[in-house]
Amino acid sequence: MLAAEQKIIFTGPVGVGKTTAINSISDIPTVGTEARATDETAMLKHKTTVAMDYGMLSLGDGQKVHLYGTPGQDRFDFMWEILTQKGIGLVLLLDNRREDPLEDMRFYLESFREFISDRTVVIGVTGMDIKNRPGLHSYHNRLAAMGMKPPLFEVDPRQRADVKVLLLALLAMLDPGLRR
Ligand SMILES: Nc1nc2c(ncn2[C@@H]2O[C@H](COP(=O)(O)OP(=O)(O)O)[C@@H](O)[C@H]2O)c(=O)[nH]1
Ligand SMILES: [Mg+2]
Repeated sequence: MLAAEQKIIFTGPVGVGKTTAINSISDIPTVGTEARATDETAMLKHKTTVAMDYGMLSLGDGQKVHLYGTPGQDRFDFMWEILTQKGIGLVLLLDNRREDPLEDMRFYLESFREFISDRTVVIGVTGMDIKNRPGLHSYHNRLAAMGMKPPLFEVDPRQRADVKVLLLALLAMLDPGLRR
């Protein structure tokens, strides 16, 4: 059995659909934290805002799953480590509309390698309704080349059912009772 409260982290590039996904699946009104960067670079350049999402999903058996979305900008990746603490799994969203989503996948899997190595990851490819290349087989091939085989789905984060598929796949891998 999993503990009563769990934390799952959504990550992926800006615009991939993290906020949308958490909004779609959350049982409570979601929270988007607008934080203003206060470091030197931000002061020298223009102000930068960064949004971290929070939502929550109650499962039937009294379990609660807390959902956190990472800020997408690379310059905020120092927050990823804080956000992933005590997390049980990672939902990596990749945007097929972007220039090189396969390279995005490599980047995020590499960035979260330590986390993934002792926990688990599922991948959702968004934007396929707008741009259907590369196909899912290209993702599978790239993953195989990296020696990985995480669950991979085409998803539309606006559809609650699609987000649910991702979370159920993640939870199924985590529940030892369901592990093969
Ligand atoms: N057509 C389409 N639009 C999407 C899809 N996924 C996300 N979007 C849209 O992309 C925009 C950015 O999504 P958002 O959740 O703000 O991305 P975030 O930066 O990762 O939080 C929103 O307008 C979403 O509705 C998808 O699979 N198909
Ligand atoms: Mg967002």
